[in-house]
Amino acid sequence: MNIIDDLQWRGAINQETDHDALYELVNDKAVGIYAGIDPTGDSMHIGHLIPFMILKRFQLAGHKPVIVIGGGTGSIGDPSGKKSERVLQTMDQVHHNEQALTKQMESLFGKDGNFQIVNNYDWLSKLSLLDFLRDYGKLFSVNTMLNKEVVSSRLESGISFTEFTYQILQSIDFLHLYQENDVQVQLGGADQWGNITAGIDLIHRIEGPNAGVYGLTIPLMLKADGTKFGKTAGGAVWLDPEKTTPYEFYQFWINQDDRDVIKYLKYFTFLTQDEIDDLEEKVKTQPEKREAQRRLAQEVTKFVHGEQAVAEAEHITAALFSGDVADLTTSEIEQGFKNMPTAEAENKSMNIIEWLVDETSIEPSRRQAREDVSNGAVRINGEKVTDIEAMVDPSSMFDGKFVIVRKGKKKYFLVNIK
Ligand code: 629
Repeated sequence: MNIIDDLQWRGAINQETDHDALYELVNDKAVGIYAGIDPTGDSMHIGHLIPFMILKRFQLAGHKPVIVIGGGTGSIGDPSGKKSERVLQTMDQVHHNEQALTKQMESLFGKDGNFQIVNNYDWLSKLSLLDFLRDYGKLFSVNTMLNKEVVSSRLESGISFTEFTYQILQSIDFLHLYQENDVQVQLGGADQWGNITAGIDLIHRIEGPNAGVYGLTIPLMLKADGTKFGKTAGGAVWLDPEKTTPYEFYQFWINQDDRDVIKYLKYFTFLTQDEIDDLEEKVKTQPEKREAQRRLAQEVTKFVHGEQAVAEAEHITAALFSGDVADLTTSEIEQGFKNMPTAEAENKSMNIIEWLVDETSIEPSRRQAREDVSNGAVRINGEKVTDIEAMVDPSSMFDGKFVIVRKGKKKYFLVNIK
């Protein structure tokens, strides 16, 4: 199947500069195609994943992706989609972020796959001011630049000359990649349309109107309930496992609404149309099984963090649900309990009532503690304890690092042992 047809089926096409020509181009040969990311942070989040997963689809279909890490453009800041001027990052920050993003891209695209990662700092930083103005500035009409949505929407609130110039820099990239890396297509989110078309115009001015270059944008991701996609109470969902653990990542996907899950399967997995159609049917006939959500969580977590992370996330999920926490590993405990209430305790054996009240403050009073324990509402490391004379021995499990307490059906506490 033509990859453009597949993207259309996935709902992943917002605008194309020339549908028919692009369709034929990708049908006929292996095509160089690129998307860029500015190193404004030291990790991608799942919003970034959208164009890069489409780039990955092109890679899997035999095309040649190029990833631009915007060390040059990121030192300026893209005004697209921003209501106000950005604060400049230091060059140290930019370079630090470049390296982190490059690592993430390598892990998504495979160390020796048919793709390249380039950094636009390498060519943009070499341009002199006079060359910039003479070779490129002259080919851009300020009038056209002002009419781009990115700029016109900022005329009231203000935009610096620096950010105004951003679209020229991204255009120089497209030209550079066309000339040096055989790139003919640029893709990006809907906010990138202005920058992408500016690049195509520049290439046509320099290489002639018949230069075969095309742009494609992806719709903004919308959620059925109207809230912003990819945000949780804790902020963005990051690809960096230090910021969002693989377990939290998995949980994010498994908790998606029935109304969104099919759209996400289309965007964020490499499942086939038949597989997704099957899951869509399951959402309709057996929504309570949440099979589509589980498959989504498995596939995206596998793509970003690997098989092992999926197994761990599922192990943690099952353990917390059943209360059977005894065979969790310490790394699984750290992930699974990241956002649960914690307490600290000394590494010494103590009566359970004293331990719950004086040592950890999990229970507010001895009376309450005795009541909960006698009623069988308290589990220590997965084991129900009903004897108010029982002892808690922190060294007995989890390398003496943690004690897991469950109160009632759902309420967990992680006690860190000092
Ligand atoms: C140089 C820099 C290029 C081509 C692109 C770029 C980056 C681009 C940009 N992109 C966003 C970013 O970096 O700012 N000017 O955060 C972001 N992108 C992914 C999607 C996006 C976009 O990385 O395109 O739409 C978010 O989904 O906002 O030569």
